[in-house]
Amino acid sequence: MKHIRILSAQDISCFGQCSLTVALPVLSALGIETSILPTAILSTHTAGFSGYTFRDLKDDLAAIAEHWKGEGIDFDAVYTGYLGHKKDVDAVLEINASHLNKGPFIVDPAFGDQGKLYGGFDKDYVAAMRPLCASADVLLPNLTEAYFLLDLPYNPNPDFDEIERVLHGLLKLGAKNVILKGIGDNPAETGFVVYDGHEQRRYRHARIPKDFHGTGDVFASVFVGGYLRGLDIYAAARLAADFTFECIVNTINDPAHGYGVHFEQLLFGLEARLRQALGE
Ligand code: PXL
Repeated sequence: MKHIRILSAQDISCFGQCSLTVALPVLSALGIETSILPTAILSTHTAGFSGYTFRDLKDDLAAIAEHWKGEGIDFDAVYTGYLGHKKDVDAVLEINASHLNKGPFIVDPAFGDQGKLYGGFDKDYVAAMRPLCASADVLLPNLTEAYFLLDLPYNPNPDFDEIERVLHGLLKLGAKNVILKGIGDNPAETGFVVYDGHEQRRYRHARIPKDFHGTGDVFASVFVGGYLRGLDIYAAARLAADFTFECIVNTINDPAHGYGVHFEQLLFGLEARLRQALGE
């Protein structure tokens, strides 16, 4: 197997099963060396907790990148999630444009859900995220993020034509491929649509009527691992959707666990599923 080394730029939420505490175990389980660019350190994630601490590392990022350049370090891909500050976004854009990134730029906007921005974000942050999302080889927004990026009013139940307009809008922004998440034809299902400017490919599965935090990070991390290991975008997104669904099923009977999903017990089988999807 070819050795793959990537960079993931996201916050560290010390408690709460999201961002880097999800990306690192998932990508390791998929055989991918993952370096990190931690953009902020929070005591918990921002959804469902109050009074969390937030230490922004924005002023350290350029120096970290400069050191890597001096060491001749480079990456087979850069994967970004929740960043936290406009200055983080600029630093990541700079890294992606430099020789540090030799491969695809995969962007999970990670700034909102259910029609709202996450706490601490505003329209200026969305504006700063637009050029980052425009540079993405693969962009993974949910519907909320897609509408904010296009500056359109949120519609939780878009019809086929509207989904097409949203996908076109995101490609017009500059993204090369879009995986629009959280799309179903009725309330009992959800799924995604992949669009590359030519063909739309849809995937549907049952929707569990309860929302868990961190599922976007599980999805994005499995997608990145599957894609870099050789699956095409649709197959990698499908692996990610099925795995995320199973993580939710694995958590639903634990009412005390509302802040994230139990993904750890399922990691052992993930690489085997990837190999099966690869036909190995
Ligand atoms: O899972 C996305 C995420 C990541 N990091 C932080 C968050 C959230 C979602 O709320 O608050 C700090």
